[in-house]
Amino acid sequence: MKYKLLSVALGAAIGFTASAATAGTLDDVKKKGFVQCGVSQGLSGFSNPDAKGNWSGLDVDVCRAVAAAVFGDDKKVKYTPLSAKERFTALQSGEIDILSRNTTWTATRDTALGLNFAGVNYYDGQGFMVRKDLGVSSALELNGASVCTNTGTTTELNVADYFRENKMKYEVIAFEKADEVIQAYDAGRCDVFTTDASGLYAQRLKLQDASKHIVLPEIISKEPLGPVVRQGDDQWFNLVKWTVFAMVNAEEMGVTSANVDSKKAGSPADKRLLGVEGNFGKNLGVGNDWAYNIVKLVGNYAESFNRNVGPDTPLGIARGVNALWSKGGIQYAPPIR
Ligand SMILES: N[C@@H](CCC(=O)N[C@@H](CS)C(=O)NCC(=O)O)C(=O)O
Repeated sequence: MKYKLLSVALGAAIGFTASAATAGTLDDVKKKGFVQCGVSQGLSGFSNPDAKGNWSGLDVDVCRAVAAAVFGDDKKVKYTPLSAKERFTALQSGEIDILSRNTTWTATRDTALGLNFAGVNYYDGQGFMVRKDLGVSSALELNGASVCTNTGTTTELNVADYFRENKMKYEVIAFEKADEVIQAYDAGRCDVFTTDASGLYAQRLKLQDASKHIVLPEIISKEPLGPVVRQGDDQWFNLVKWTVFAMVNAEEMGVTSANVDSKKAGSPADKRLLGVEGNFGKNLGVGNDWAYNIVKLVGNYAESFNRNVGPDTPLGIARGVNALWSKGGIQYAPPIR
């Protein structure tokens, strides 16, 4: 660990983007006994602490699932709340093992930042919210608007593109913390609140009177959100990647936290997923019951989606594009064989 930090410090000192790209995260994690997971500073449904400091959400479930795969215990996770601006440095420096925090997979982040995206646990896109009394029904009517947003996000970049492309003027008011953004918008300091649509669903819960606001119909970008690891550690990358795939495969196969025990005697594919046949866990550096533990302790992708952000939660998000490929969406996982 000391070496990693030193190499990052040296890298920063001589002016290149250093990555603490050392192999062995899985061994480090096993040794220390927990997964250090970078999350948001509180985004309902995705990564949010309760009054007792217990974290939950769709992104938190990825951390729990990785811990379930490694330790057979989804509680062996420690959480580091990070702003958008801080998140990549925390991962590069080795302060966290995984970043699982509504983070968009982009070319720059996946290459120049020395990071690897391990999958997509939520396909999203950027939207706009305005006060109804602004009298606007399309984002194309926002010429001259002031726009509240977060620093260090794709959101900022997309706004710049969108307004330029449509020859509209705008003024950005950016904050580091998500709550500062929503509070400023709610206080009337800007006309528009823009972020990923998931963030609009989550943050509208914090408005004094949500019925006074509308979400405009335009979705102006692609925001594939997923967990991120450092480059240079294929073993850890594989584990996080296949953890996400296991949850999607379990949904597709109808394997749930409720029936996972009986499914051990199910189809050949069920047996492979649940470690009754094959060495799929061993090949990842963990026990063959890795996916059994994920599904038993965290659930399949549908269970996680519905529990955290689905129609019966305060966010009330439909599966939409996040439905399985076999049900009209684009969630698709390669097979375990
Ligand atoms: N997906 C975008 C935006 C992510 C982002 O950080 N959005 C803000 C606004 S919703 C946020 O989640 N903030 C939560 C926080 O800072 O705790 C990205 O990766 O750049």
